[in-house]
Amino acid sequence: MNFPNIPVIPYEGPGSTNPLAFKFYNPDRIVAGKPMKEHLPFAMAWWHNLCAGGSDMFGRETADKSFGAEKGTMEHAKAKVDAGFEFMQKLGIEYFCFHDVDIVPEADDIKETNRRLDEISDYILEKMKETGIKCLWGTANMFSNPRFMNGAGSTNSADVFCFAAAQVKKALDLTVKLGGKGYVFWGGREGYETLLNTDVKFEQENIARLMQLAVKYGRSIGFTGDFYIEPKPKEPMKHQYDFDAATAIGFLRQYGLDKDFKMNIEANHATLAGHTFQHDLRISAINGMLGSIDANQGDYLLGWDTDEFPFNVYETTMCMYEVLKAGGVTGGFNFDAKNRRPSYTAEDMFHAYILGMDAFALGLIKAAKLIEDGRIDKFIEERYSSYKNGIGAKIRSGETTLEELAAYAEEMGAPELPGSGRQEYLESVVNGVLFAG
Ligand code: XLS
Ligand code: NI
Ligand code: NI
Repeated sequence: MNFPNIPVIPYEGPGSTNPLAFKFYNPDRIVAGKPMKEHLPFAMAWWHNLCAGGSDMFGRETADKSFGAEKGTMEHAKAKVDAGFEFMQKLGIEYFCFHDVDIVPEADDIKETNRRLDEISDYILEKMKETGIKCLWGTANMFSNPRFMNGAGSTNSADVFCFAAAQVKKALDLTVKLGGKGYVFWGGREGYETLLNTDVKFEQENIARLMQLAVKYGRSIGFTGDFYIEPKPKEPMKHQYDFDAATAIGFLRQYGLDKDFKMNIEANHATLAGHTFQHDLRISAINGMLGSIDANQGDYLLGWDTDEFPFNVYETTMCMYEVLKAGGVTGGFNFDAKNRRPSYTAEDMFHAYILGMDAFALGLIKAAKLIEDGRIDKFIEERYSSYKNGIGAKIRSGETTLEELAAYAEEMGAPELPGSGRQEYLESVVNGVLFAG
């Protein structure tokens, strides 16, 4: 046992002061017609939880993630599997997400790396069968190794492109082997630093080519899930091509990838793009591309991907509002989040997940209440009511011409003001619902 002092985390309710208990996440509680756990398929991110030790640019690791084995060995890789499954079981988390290099130490030779991946995935599969825990999505890390300094699909080197292709192929094999629901492309270094050395069109065509090849191969080996793009505007590159949901969706449509791909929206990436989390969720949803969510939060005072555990209940509420309105996600809620560097103990790992799961449970409860309350929906409906009849209805149905509209305007004279947006009133409705008893 890796966490001998941590019990299975119970639900104790909002009044509880037990740090190792859920206050709001009650998996079987019915909200908006189904159990919380069905609304919220939570996933553990292998990389943050089992690999990252809190190092930053100024200092080495503070958290010990050796789990009793020597780092860089297959024993350590297995120890991480044991720790990960114990962790997920204790929290009642049903899914995990991984990069290839999270689960084994990378060898110099890809054949050896792949052999290690076969070995560890056999072991993971055993654990999955034992526990019922499933894979949400897999991906290939094509950004850490120096060979990917200029990107993977977007690299200037055809040899590096081939290496990336080999990693995608293997990561897809693993995702299928582990029954993953999705496969993610986060464009880690798919972007550029300066146009003085970059052919943007060439690079974007190559990224699309890699994705097209992945779809073709994935479907040929029986992958029936969704591919995802995870948009992010910057970091590590100055300009990343998948800036935000709208940009990524346009890219997918341009290259005929929109039937196979959806979005994996990360809260902190949306805010780095200058949007709210809710905005990118809405853009994905209205395009039928709300796939999965990387559940974390950023810091509005800091301009990078701080990957904090979700704490802001306004944000989780508005996220769940979008998710409920969209009829759910096809993927899940992956905690792409890490403990702060000074929170380096095993208890902290549990506290972090309890915080995140409770924040989303609260968000779900409150979002369901907002919808049930109906005042927001009613307001929006009335706000556009001038399109219900008459000239408005003709505009909506497309049965008009610019000449007809101009004649209408001339006849009318000046229109009345369009009506108050009532933002402050609506915000107070939200607070009323959030903080009502
Ligand atoms: C980094 C990304 C990354 C993806 C998976 O900012 O969030 O962790 O989720 O490659
Ligand atoms: Ni992410
Ligand atoms: Ni991120």
